[in-house]
Amino acid sequence: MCQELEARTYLDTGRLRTDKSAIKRSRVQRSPDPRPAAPLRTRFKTTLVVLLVVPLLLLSFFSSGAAVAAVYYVSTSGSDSNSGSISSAWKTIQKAANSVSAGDTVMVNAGTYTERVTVSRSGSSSAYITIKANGTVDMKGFTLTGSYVRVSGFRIDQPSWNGFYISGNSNIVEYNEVSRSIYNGDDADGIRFFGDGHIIRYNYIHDIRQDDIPDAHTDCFQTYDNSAPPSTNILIEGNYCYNPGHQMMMLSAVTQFKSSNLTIRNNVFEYNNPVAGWQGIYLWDIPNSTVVHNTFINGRYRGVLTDGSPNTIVKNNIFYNVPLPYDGAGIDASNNVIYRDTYSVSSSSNNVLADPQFVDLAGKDYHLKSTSPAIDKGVNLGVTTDKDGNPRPVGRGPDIGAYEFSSSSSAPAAPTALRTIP
Ligand SMILES: [Ca+2]
Ligand SMILES: [Ca+2]
Repeated sequence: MCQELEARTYLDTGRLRTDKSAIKRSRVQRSPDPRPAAPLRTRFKTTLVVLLVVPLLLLSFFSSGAAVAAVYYVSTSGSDSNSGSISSAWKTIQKAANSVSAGDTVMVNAGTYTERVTVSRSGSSSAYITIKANGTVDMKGFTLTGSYVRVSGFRIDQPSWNGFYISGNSNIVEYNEVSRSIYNGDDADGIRFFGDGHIIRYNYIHDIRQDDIPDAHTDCFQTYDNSAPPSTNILIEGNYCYNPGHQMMMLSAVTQFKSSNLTIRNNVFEYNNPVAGWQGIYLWDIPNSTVVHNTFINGRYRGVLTDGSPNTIVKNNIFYNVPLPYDGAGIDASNNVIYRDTYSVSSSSNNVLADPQFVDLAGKDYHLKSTSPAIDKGVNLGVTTDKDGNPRPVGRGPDIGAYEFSSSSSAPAAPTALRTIP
């Protein structure tokens, strides 16, 4: 192997040497140009054009900023009349949001910011705009109207509306914490989304409750289509939704009938007691959605409810203490663990009707014990990681629920804070 590498290096070096000597040879052997010299006036014109055009091209290149991705900083001790550099930070996140171009990154330094921020600028598929918490950053929520924008790591408590309102296309909202959204003349949810191609992952959304917020219809996630674009090709992955007042996810498309293809996987959905909340995931006139590898804890009614939503796949989920795990036409269900349900669903489709054996139910640790009947009992759906970002499947097949069991789980865990730009 080593010899092969050495040989290849030698070959590369040899080729380089050969190419250099070829250039040298060509210089030495080149014949004088047989064409007559251009008239003096023509040569002068050519020189003038080069002298004028090249600087203009260079100026245009650098002033467009297209090739230069900037990193800006925001600090509670900054000023919006600063330059936004690390030593001259801006004061508000909004100033940064108004100043960024495709490919730029905004680092928001630790602290408390009282603003709700609207991001109307757009990145591109190969150059996202990234707005990132640099330490613990408390603020009051985001409205995304541009596309190809990534928002990462913010803590949002008591926003004056939804924690996130996501429109545009292909935005990424990740690693944020949203709690206690405030009803302010309008329904207030944890994360509300519209448009195409968004990724909403690894967020912690909790205590979105009506008794905190009177009269709100409070869900962790919501989309609708009566006054906003339909939602298509959305990935909702690895989130933890705890203690919403109503649905975990209220997803409707009853006006335009154009929403479709929502993928909901590796999430934990938990009501704080067995009779709290409403439906878990309510898919209303949204076809072709996938609800797989989620762990549902508690609930008042159904885990997954469909209404006019054909081709909904409900597989490899754990329903623990959910009265009716899934219900409605168009559901293709199998390989779910169902325990402590009230209204039985069919057990003919490889469902496992047994205690999933969580590591610590009281302590809210929903990883699986080594003796869990959920281990290796899932159907392989091509999901390659679990909620922790660990590989799946491990062993003879994928495990049911949000977490894949690994006998080597005492070894250092795989990294979970991966923030790779797709
Ligand atoms: Ca709602
Ligand atoms: Ca397994």
